[in-house]
Amino acid sequence: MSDPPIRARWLTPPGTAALGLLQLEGDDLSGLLGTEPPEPGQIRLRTIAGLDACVLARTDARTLLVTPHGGPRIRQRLTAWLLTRGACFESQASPWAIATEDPVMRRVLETLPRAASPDALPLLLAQPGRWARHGPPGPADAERSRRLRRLVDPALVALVGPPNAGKSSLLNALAGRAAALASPEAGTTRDHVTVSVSLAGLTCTVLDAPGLRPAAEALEAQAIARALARVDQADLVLLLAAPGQAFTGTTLPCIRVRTMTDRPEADPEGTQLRVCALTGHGLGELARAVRERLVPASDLASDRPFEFR
Ligand SMILES: Nc1nc2c(ncn2[C@@H]2O[C@H](COP(=O)(O)OP(=O)(O)OP(=O)(O)O)[C@@H](O)[C@H]2O)c(=O)[nH]1
Ligand SMILES: [Mg+2]
Repeated sequence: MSDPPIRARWLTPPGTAALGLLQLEGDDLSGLLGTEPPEPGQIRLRTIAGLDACVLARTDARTLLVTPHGGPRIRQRLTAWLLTRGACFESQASPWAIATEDPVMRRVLETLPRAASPDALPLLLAQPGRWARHGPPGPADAERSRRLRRLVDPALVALVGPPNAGKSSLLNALAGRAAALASPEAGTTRDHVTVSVSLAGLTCTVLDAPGLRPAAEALEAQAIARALARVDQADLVLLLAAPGQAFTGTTLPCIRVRTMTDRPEADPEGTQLRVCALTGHGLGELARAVRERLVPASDLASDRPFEFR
């Protein structure tokens, strides 16, 4: 262990990102890393701790910036390794703290990089002005804030329905790629699949559940139970039924969608929207309906502040 110890701090927030940025400061950088760091002013690629190839940038004699890949596991293991070698970690520092004194703007800058939907950007940037004009959001803003936060952290939209309702086909059509297997065999989907999909500009996590059927054998029943536990957390359920099928029940907020409109049969009772995964018919309307349910346009039009932490 070097004396005094090297001070270490993560400059990037925790969570998954392409890259992480770690600052090391002290006299014995080579002792800490077990390898010679680049000369001041130089940038080199080095494998650190046998874990990851990192970009090392030596900003001055005592300071080294280490850029590993940003996955939480690499970050955890690199932190643990540096601790065992005597580094002294300081609490998470926000790089934005340097950029602004305004606490609301600092929160905006910390939230921006992880915002999932493009509409979050102008909304977040408007917040310092709105908080200054109206004060921080109050109880009257709570529900709208909860919905607007879906622009930052994607809402969960679950596709639910009987086997062969066309759930996986709809997921693939919305995602624009073959994310899930679809086939005429009932019970095709076993483990549920989640995919990040932009619906009318709103980034959502769409979950494709296995078809619900009571007669499922043990393994399938287990997969259904696991999927249902996840479905319970959904912000919105799309209840799907193909021609000749009935909508299953749910206590969650839902939209009832009749699939396979290329087939001539009548709609199931209670149909709200119609789509065809084969032709793309109705997909735009479905996307807009989902978006309006999750983040209504009126929420975005409001000039009140919102709680975005
Ligand atoms: N004609 C027509 N067939 C479709 C359409 N969408 C899906 N299908 C077909 O319907 C069958 C079932 O589709 P899936 O998407 O696998 O249905 P699922 O609801 O995921 O079924 P499980 O995973 O078994 O619960 C497949 O053969 C699809 O090709 C559609 O819009 N029109
Ligand atoms: Mg399926």
